[in-house]
Amino acid sequence: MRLFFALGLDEKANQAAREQLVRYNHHLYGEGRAVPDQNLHLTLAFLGEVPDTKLPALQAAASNLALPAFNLTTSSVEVWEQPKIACVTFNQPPSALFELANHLQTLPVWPAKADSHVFTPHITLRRGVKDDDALDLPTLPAQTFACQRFGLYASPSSTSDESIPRDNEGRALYQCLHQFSLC
Ligand code: 2AM
Repeated sequence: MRLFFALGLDEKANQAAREQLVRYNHHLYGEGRAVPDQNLHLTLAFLGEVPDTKLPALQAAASNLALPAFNLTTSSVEVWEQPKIACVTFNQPPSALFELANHLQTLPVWPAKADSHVFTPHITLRRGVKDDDALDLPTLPAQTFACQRFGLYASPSSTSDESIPRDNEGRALYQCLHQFSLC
């Protein structure tokens, strides 16, 4: 299974902020493919292909972390030419976010892939965006997310797999396998 840890940003307290982000994404006009609403997330650690047999130990290790909850306030929407995405960035992300990501990237049971990007907190809104002239980017009003939990997610290894969940436009959806509480 292709796995990653992420902030789902779907706590009840985040409903309004998340809806605003979804509306913003629906109104982006130009190049690229929008990330499905249900897939919006902040990746903490990308693990790559992990054997199913490792799942219980991975879940136990993440459950034992006991790290603090934190708030995240959005800053702007940017185009990153590598890896060609439009994404939301954050204003002074708290050290608790970096601490959480660092722990999840270095779990002895399955460390993050060595070729993982350097951790720069972001929420991908659109993929396949070559440069910022290709997209009309209105200002995103600042929104604060209360991060009280994170999840372990499965991403389809092959988009042609017929058994994977999809949205009503046929786009593959991530599956949350487990949620973990922050303190
Ligand atoms: P993203 O965080 O920029 O959106 C599932 O594929 C998630 O893991 C996606 O959110 C994706 O990018 C991230 N991801 C995919 N491949 C990655 C890699 N090699 N290193 C780090 N993150 C990756």
